[in-house]
Amino acid sequence: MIGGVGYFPEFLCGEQQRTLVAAIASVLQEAPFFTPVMPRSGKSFSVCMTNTGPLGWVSDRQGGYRYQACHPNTGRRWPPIPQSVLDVWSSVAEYSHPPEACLVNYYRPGARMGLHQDRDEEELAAPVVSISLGDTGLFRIAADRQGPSSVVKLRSGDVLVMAGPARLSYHGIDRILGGSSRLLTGPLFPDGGRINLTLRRVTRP
Ligand code: MD3
Ligand code: FE
Repeated sequence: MIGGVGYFPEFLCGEQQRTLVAAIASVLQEAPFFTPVMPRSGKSFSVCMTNTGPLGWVSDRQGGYRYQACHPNTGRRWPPIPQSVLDVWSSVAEYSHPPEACLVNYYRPGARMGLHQDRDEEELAAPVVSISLGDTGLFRIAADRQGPSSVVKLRSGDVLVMAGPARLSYHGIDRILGGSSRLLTGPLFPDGGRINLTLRRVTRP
């Protein structure tokens, strides 16, 4: 594929996955999902988001992509990153400082994320760690926007670490396989779907 990709299928067992979902449910009480809007076009993302940690990723038509300390709708600071999430970073990141941002992406079946680079962070030497929960996502990754790409099925409990050359790769989610997991249920997730947590260092330590 591409150098610097760490792929850990089934890194998290069922109990660890349920612990993470419970932590996210509690985060949502304090920091509900918002719908980001693309700069210039004003188009809404089909993915909704929230964050935990001292910094959170947001986007709106006026301000564009950025990190900020407060929720765009409530104006309150993001809740802390749950310990169960920090434990995953410590196990796989091979980076001696804590993450500052944990972006929570929620994909209903039908949501997608177009091919993009993650370059809103100052500290590109730190890895990005991704945790997949719920329905399977078809993840696409390429070294260049036009060149060849690979597709990887990201299943519930899989962890990805993007470091080195992979850190500036192009990537996205082509589609969600609705009904492929029973992890996300109940009133918070009536349609199932997929949650992805991405852990990032934003500032230079
Ligand atoms: C490759 N999220 O939040 S996770 C994103 O499944 C994002 O929600 C996707 O792309 C998702 O920016 C993909 C895997 C991932 C995360 C971060 C990366 C791949 C990455 C950063 C750099 C390169
Ligand atoms: Fe990304």
